[in-house]
Amino acid sequence: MKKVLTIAGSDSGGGAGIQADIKTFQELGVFGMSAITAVTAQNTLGVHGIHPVPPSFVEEQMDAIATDLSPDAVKTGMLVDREMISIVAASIEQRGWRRVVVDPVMVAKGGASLLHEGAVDALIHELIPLSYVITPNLPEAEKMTGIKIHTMEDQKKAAKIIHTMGADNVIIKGGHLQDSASDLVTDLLYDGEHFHTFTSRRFHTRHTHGTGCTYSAAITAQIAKGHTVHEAVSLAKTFISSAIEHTLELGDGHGPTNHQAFREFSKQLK
Ligand code: PXL
Repeated sequence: MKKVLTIAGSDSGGGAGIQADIKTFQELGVFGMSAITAVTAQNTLGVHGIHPVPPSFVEEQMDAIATDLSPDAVKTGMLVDREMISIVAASIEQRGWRRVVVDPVMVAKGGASLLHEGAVDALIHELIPLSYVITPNLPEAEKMTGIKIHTMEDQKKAAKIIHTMGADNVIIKGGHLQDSASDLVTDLLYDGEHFHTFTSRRFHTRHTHGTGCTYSAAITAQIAKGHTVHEAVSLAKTFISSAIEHTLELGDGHGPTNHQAFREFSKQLK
């Protein structure tokens, strides 16, 4: 069985972070492992508290995994601050891990900051050069590039800039694009040579907490299983669309997506 490591924060509410990643890995048939960077106290109404794990202990978790359970692919999520990014990046580099999917998590759905403002530089200079795939949403891509993104042309411009920062494959997610005259969401993949687009239906629901985590975890799992980035994104898009469509309606706020939906739904199709 392929082994996949997520280096990310814990969401006590179970919809995002480590919990979303591990559920997604399990659903997609890979063995999920974790190095936890922070513990959050949160539910669907918001983040009530954040308790970072000392970076040296994040490194210890990564060392324990590296020396016994070498991962076939790695993803990063919430990385808290500059010091955490530096230690995680150095540890990834030292281990020679190459299939690294970076989800540049910055802000939670309710607005809580999951990455210190001053850490974007470290993300750009230390982690992006090690990334095989990076999956920013529009606000994250704007923060990283300094440009405003309103159209697909802007998405392309941002993808090229992030590629020059050192990411092999850049996926700019279109979910936040306000141009929703069409009820579609288009994600853009730039592999350094070609642009590819992936389009799905837009579901009008508030239950989208953990969408980014789940999508990037699904991409990571498919890469671990040997899929190309293009195949992995296409498969992950189907997985996340199903998880958003078949909502669970849990909690009074921004509820989680349904990680079981893809499995349940494809069973019905058989
Ligand atoms: O979706 C981003 C995210 C990542 N990681 C953790 C989170 C969240 C959003 O709330 O809580 C731990």
